[in-house]
Amino acid sequence: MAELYLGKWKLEDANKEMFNAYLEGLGVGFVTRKAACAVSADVTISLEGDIWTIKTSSTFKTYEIKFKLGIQFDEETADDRKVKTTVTLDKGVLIQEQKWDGKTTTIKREVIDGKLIVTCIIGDVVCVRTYKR
Ligand code: DKA
Repeated sequence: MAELYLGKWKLEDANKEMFNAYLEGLGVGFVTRKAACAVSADVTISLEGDIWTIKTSSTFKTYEIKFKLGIQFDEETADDRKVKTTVTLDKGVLIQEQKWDGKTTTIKREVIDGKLIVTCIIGDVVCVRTYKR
């Protein structure tokens, strides 16, 4: 199951309007939202033993998280939020949950038809970003 995710993925399709709405829901300011929506991104997912790494690279920012499934850790996000994050793998979906200041966002990653589908959810805002190999 894990091997489905591993390797490098390149952003193929992103709804900029919905990504902007998602970032607004996170509390990201105007200038950062514009920069983040304008750029493409690569995601590299690797697994060593039971430690997963997800590295997201773009001309806007490069950041990575390292985690064990089900174990909460402190994450400083690309937009500088300090959050408590837990990642689980449920029925083939990698689910990243971030909690901070009474808010929660979920980022789901699943491989469908050879593409990495990233669904970012906050409140009733749902933004889908599609990556290809
Ligand atoms: C993705 O991997 C999007 C994941 C959500 C990133 C939110 C933080 C953005 C910082 C401006 O395609």
